Amino acid sequence: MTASLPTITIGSADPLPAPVAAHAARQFADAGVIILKNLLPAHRVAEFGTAYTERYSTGISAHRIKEVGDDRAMITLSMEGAFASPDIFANPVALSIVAELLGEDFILGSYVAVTSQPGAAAQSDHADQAGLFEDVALDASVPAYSITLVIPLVALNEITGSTRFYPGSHRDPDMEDLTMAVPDAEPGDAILFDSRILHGGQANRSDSPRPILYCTYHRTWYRDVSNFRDMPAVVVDDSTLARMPDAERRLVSWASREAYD
Ligand SMILES: O=C(O)CCC(=O)C(=O)O
Repeated sequence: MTASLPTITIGSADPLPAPVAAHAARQFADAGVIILKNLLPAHRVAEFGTAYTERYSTGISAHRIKEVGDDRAMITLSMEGAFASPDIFANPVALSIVAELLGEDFILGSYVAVTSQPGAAAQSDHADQAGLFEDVALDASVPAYSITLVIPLVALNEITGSTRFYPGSHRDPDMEDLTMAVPDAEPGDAILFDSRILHGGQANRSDSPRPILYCTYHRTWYRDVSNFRDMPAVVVDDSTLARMPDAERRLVSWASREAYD
């Protein structure tokens, strides 16, 4: 049996009106995932796709790459050029939902891409991080503290391989009677998911790499040591930080501070 996922169609680049953001947040809290259709114009996503290919197809230093499956790697992005664009990491629409869930003060805890290569097999089902307390019932009982915004740089479908989700699994310590949902996405659509939800990347049956951007927001006290003990979570230099408006700097300044102090 397949499940459907809550979906909201975005009509503007401005933050959602408070009641709409609150409704989306309630749907997210139940399902652990929500689809944001038309979050970005397709031409912006095409620009990010070109920038990604130019910068990250080759020559990435080993300490910024982690294998996360068969022919599938996570790469820490540098916050520069196209990847310093706030419509990705500080997207006002997405953040209006995140703020409902995490409170007004949160950080960008990691900024990466996950790319499956042509022929990559499906990833196994997993949650992105170890639980807070190593106690599944307790871990499932708390509100969201880490949420990922996925911005696919290509269409996601049966050929390129989407991500499958098991809605409700983030709040279900027994993980019983789960149904799977495998959303298709057009360039410009995005997915927001709770880091505790069970999910996995599908096989890439196309003849091109399939990159997706991952912006993960944390409550200010949380750090993802499961994935980033030995790998930088956010790469941003001081001159980029200095040029940022305060609201964006508040999201990422922790990374520079904790990396270099
Ligand atoms: O490639 C995907 O669709 C999902 C990747 C993922 O879940 C991960 O790397 O943790």
